[in-house]
Amino acid sequence: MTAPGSDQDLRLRIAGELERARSRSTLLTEVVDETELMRQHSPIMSPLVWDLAHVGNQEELWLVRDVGGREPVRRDIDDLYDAFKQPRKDRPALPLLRPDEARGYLTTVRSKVLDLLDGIRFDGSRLVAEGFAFGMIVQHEQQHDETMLATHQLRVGPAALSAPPPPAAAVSVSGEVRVPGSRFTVGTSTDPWALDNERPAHVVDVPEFFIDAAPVTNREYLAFMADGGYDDERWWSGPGWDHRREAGLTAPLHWRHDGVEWGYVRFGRYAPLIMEEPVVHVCFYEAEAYAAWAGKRLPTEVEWEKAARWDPSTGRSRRYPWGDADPTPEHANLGQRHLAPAPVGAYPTGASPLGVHQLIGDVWEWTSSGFEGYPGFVAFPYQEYSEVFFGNSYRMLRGGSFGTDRSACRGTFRNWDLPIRRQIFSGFRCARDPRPEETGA
Ligand code: AVJ
Ligand code: FE
Repeated sequence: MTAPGSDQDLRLRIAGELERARSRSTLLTEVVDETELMRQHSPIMSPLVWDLAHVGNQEELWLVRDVGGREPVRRDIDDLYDAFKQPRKDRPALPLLRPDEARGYLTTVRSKVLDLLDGIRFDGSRLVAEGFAFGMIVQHEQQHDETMLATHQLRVGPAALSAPPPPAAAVSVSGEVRVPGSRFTVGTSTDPWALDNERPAHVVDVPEFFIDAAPVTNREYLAFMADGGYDDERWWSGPGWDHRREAGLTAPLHWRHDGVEWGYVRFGRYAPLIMEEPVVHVCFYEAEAYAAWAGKRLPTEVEWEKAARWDPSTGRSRRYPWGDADPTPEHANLGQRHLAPAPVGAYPTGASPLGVHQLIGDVWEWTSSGFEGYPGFVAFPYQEYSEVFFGNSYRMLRGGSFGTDRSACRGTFRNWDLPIRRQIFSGFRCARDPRPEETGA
């Protein structure tokens, strides 16, 4: 039973989170003009105005209609904004709401949501218990905001977004960390806003492994390139090599060589590479090839999660590398506060007890694992969030990027994409098995 006082605390927290997500969506869609909002900047992305109205439509479906039991606002547009009915490449040709219509629609839906939130009790169905449906919708909007940020990165034209640079390195971080073998609790059954694929908590035996203390940097990745890594089939998996050839990959997405040095175009501005920054915009196959070249491998999802959550003093799994407290700007580079990953060593406060840095924020990290439900998985509240993606060629990413909001990121959070994708803010770190002489050291 939830006490009335804490119901009110939760209502206020939800209203604050909804507002924070909406101001971000507003920013991302007010810095470019109407034509830019309607245009498709890449065949694998939606027009920004589709993401915007889709966010409002999901909020209407789950909160206005389902939780609130209210009359539909715009039942006629449900199909247009159903991601499964409308392939991305077809979205620009749909009779989409124009930008002001979409904004008006979002405002109408939101006012109904705030009205039903006022006075709601969180002890009813599983959907509303602990505010889950609201948390799911907050995370959904923030996830689309990150997608819209990736669309901005793909957009050609003058810069529209700006932000202060990330903090400089405060400590020097390099090498690997040994993670002793032990039983470890993966996932969660108690985190109220955890999504279905993070559940239930279950214990696995994780043998000893080593993991990089920081994500792979531009400097390290350039050494792989300079050593002919992109032209040496030995480092690539079969499908990885096929893709590397067909797509003509020679460097991470958005990198440019000006004849003298490598740089990147970031949100419409060119800059020379910052060497100690984690490499970003690499696909799974590039990460896998780098790891092979380095004599290592990618971590499994479970290894990554153990590095991020395991407390060696108690054996307990925590929410974040630094403990259970929500991220602050001192812990991690999240939430589009900066428009780039921070150099390695910039977040000592966010390190794990074993000394693994920048697991949360900066870049999503590719792991070697495919997408499966945990033992005892139950789709909730709909199969299309996770279950329909199980068992395909997706690869899991962990930890969140500089473009991920703190509400959509935690030690248990699971993200996935196709192994060829690199428009997302994706990087990686390596892991390896212990050498015979190191075992049980
Ligand atoms: C979990 C990021 C892969 O963007 O496709 C958004 C999140 N699901 N709307 C995606 C999502 C439905 C999803 N990812
Ligand atoms: Fe969506």
